[in-house]
Amino acid sequence: MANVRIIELDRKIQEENDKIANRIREKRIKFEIPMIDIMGSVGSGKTSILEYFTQNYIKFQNILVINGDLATDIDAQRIGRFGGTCLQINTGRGCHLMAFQIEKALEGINLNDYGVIFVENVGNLICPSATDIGADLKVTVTSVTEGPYVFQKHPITFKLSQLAVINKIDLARVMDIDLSDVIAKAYDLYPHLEIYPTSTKSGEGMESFAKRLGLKVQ
Ligand SMILES: Nc1nc2c(ncn2[C@@H]2O[C@H](COP(=O)(O)OP(=O)(O)OP(=O)(O)O)[C@@H](O)[C@H]2O)c(=O)[nH]1
Ligand SMILES: [Mg+2]
Repeated sequence: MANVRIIELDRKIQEENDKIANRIREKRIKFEIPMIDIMGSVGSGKTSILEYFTQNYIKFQNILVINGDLATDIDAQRIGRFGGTCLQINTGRGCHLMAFQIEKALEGINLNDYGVIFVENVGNLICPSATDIGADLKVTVTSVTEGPYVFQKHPITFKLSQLAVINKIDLARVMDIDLSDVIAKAYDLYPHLEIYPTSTKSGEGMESFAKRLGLKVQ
């Protein structure tokens, strides 16, 4: 008889993570503060969107941002220029944020001081989607420079997201992207998904996306 043992490491890590995520959620409910997990490829425009929100809407509510990157505090510095509070987490080799990192970042933060929390997850389209970090919404940011097949090629990510952004629509023509065709195919695959085409450069689509996230825009 072979000596076979199944090591359920992943399940245990996941269970522990989900416990912490629920703790974060309970705390947020007490303070009535929403939290949005912004995921997406490297360079799709996650930080640019958060810069836009902070620059334009911080006067209507205070914004707390938690940035996840393998290294550097570049994104937190970029967003922090416009006010609010930015907390940078460096994950080293970790390809996504985990709930314990969010809980640690929130230690010592008075949630009464903020109207909304944004988390910019580590840039990639694969890892962050399956991990609960205690947010209300998971949003995946794609961009037209990633080509027309992102929605087909990343089923798990879009199944586990409630919203998707197609950013950089100002570049659609030069990238040879038929935006309405990309959106129609995405809705066919993921009928539950709400899709927002945006450009942080022209501002197109930004206000309706912000409103959908519950931001006060005036
Ligand atoms: N043309 C155009 N460029 C954009 C738009 N949004 C962002 N960019 C540019 O895209 C590049 C990457 O944007 P970031 O906001 O840093 O992307 P990110 O998703 O935060 O990237 P990582 O944090 O590295 O994963 C920058 O040079 C931005 O100026 C847009 O709507 N249109
Ligand atoms: Mg970024």
